Amino acid sequence: MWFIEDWRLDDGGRIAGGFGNRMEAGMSGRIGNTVTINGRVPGRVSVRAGERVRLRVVNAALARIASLRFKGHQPIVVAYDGQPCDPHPLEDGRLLLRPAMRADLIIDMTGKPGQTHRVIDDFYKDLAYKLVDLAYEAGPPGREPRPEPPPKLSANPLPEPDLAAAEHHDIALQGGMMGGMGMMGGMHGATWKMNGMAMTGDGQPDMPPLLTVKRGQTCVLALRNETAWWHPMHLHGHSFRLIGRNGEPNPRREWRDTVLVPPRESIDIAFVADNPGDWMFHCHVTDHQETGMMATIRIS
Ligand SMILES: [Cu+2]
Repeated sequence: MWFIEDWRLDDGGRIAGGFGNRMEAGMSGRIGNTVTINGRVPGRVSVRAGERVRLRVVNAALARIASLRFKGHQPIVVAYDGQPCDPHPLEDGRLLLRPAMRADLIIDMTGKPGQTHRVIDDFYKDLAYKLVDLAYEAGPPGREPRPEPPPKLSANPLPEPDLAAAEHHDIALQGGMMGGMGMMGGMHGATWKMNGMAMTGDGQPDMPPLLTVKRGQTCVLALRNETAWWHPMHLHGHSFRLIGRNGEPNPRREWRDTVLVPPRESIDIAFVADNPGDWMFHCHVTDHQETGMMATIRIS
């Protein structure tokens, strides 16, 4: 497993101050200058030619979005957010990994003994960097690479959304800084809003829910990002199917519990509200969540 974190360190290697910066919170959130895997700045990961590795990647950063490219390899995605999916190669050759996201990859180590292959992250324009090297051990391969594709994992028991009977809700993601032109929202101390509502800080339990849904009901949520920034939206208590992007159906319809909504784009998700209670629905960029992009969905 690769547990990816991102830290802002000062010259002495200490965690830099300046948390809760409003300007930063209105933009991308606090992004660090040091990325670690499993708590260490990684140099190399040792692999053996011919082996098939199942790798779970977790983005545990506050705000950093990663786009991982495995040079010389063709990873196959077999699960997102702990839910199996139809095995498929990386979209556009890269694993887009938003905060809170997990992905399970099968990687066939098709390189030769002694070779080194880079894994890079090139999400932020002009700020690509090497995350880690896959370093092949010298000596004979452990085995021949497997010709057969990885099998599909068996599905978890999740209730299937009944789209014909679904209720539809639009959720507009609003606010933030606009290319340095100031706040779009900005009132009442909130930087971000959903449908004009903003829960901030550690939350306000007496605030009315964003939505109230009857238990057992299928819900389709159309998430419309009206802002200039990326938002990884996370729903508690449920997994949902990602059914559409910008009005086009998503043929894979994979299950997730966090979905990245790019600037000015829209994402449709569907789930059965089978878990009663007040559930948080929020952006997983912590600075965005704490400054307004947070709400509850009540299932009763
Ligand atoms: Cu956000």
